[in-house]
Amino acid sequence: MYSMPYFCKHIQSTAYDAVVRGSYVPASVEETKVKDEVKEKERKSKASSSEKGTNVGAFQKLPMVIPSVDILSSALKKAKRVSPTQGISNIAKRERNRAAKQLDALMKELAVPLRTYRETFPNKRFLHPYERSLVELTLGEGNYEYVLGKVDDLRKKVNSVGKEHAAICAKSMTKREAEENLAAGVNKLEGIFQQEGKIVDELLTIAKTLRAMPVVDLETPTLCLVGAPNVGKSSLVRILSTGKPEICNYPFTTRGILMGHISFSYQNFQVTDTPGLLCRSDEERNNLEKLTLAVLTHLPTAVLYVHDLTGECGTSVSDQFVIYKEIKERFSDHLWIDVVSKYDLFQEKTPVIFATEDQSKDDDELAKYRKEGPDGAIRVSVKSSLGVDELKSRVLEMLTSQVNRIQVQNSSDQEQLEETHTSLLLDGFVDSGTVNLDCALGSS
Ligand SMILES: Nc1nc2c(ncn2[C@@H]2O[C@H](COP(=O)(O)OP(=O)(O)O)[C@@H](O)[C@H]2O)c(=O)[nH]1
Ligand SMILES: [Mg+2]
Repeated sequence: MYSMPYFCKHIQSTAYDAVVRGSYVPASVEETKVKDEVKEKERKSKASSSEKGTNVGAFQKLPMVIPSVDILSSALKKAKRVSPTQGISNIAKRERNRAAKQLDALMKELAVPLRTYRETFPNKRFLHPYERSLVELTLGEGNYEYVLGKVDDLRKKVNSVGKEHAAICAKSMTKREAEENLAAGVNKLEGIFQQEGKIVDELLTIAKTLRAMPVVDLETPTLCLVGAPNVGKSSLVRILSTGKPEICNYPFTTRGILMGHISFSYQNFQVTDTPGLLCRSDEERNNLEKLTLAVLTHLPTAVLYVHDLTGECGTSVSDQFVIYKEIKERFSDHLWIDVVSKYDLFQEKTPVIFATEDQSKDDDELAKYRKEGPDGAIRVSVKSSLGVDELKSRVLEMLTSQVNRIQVQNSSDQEQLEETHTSLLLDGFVDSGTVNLDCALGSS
């Protein structure tokens, strides 16, 4: 279920697009200025609701991209079938008419899909910040825009070369010359497309990759497990999930990430694993860690932070303490529960704990953390089920608070949207849910 803000925004922007396309008039300087102002207001409104997180799901709406060889072969076939305008009895005139029309058709058949991609692939700026991070993590910084830009360059090239050769065809003096000019034009366009069409195939790969990304639902409260690698996060996701958690594969992760669901009194929650965080600076973090930070930064998540004080997870307790303090400070506004995991190992006589580190340099804070974790942490063992019931009830309590948070956030989004709408209305750009561009352009 989408929230009201989502629907309102969607309806508005669709209507806007339709009006823009429907009421195109060659613009005077003044008109262009007004039009730009409208666009800027729309862009700001879009960008601000984007920041607010009301519109994930862009990847699922990406258009199907046709492989470049298929675009080319279908365009060649369609262009060949174009006949000259009826009623031209002069052979030379008829043939040059045919040649120009066929070349024009070929150019359009090649350029139209490319234009569709330019128009339907979302501008990265307008993506939900979480999806924007995924685009960067998956495709590399700047690559998405680069490929889209190159596809558009190809469209421009096809258009200009097509027009140039169609004009040459239209000037042919004889049937033979028309045929030769047509063949030369077709060859040229075919050559360009064969050489540079690979960029369309790159776009196809991009669309496939992004479409395969796990879908997040911003309306469902989500519990996000965070901690160093091997501290027991996935094991906790399994015991907290009702039903079997799915494995989500983000394209840049080597391991799948568990995504489970918790149901309680008709309310559904999501619980998700994140790849572990290591003790290092942001610049040194790998994509798996960046994904964790993107989830925490951009999705309305409640945190279940897992601490393994046994010393057997591979990250020392003191390093875990450093990571914890940094993350806790960075995401202090999140609802939060701390868990000390693998507590069965603490009950054994000689746990692996404390064996690996020199504790003589511990300050009081670290010494305390080493023994019991952060204040209020729940001790849990997946092996012996110790603390599991307490954990479940605390998690449900927290997720119920998260429901309220999301509702408050949604109503503030709604208010903001209404404010933007009212401001556009007062400026005369909006009329009962649609942007009135005619009015804005003064051309009604
Ligand atoms: N003794 C013990 N081992 C555990 C417990 N929870 C997890 N483990 C083990 O710790 C290792 C890492 O667990 P996993 O859930 O994959 O950690 P993640 O990398 O944080 O997701 C696995 O070998 C688990 O079997 C626990 O409560 N007790
Ligand atoms: Mg795991």
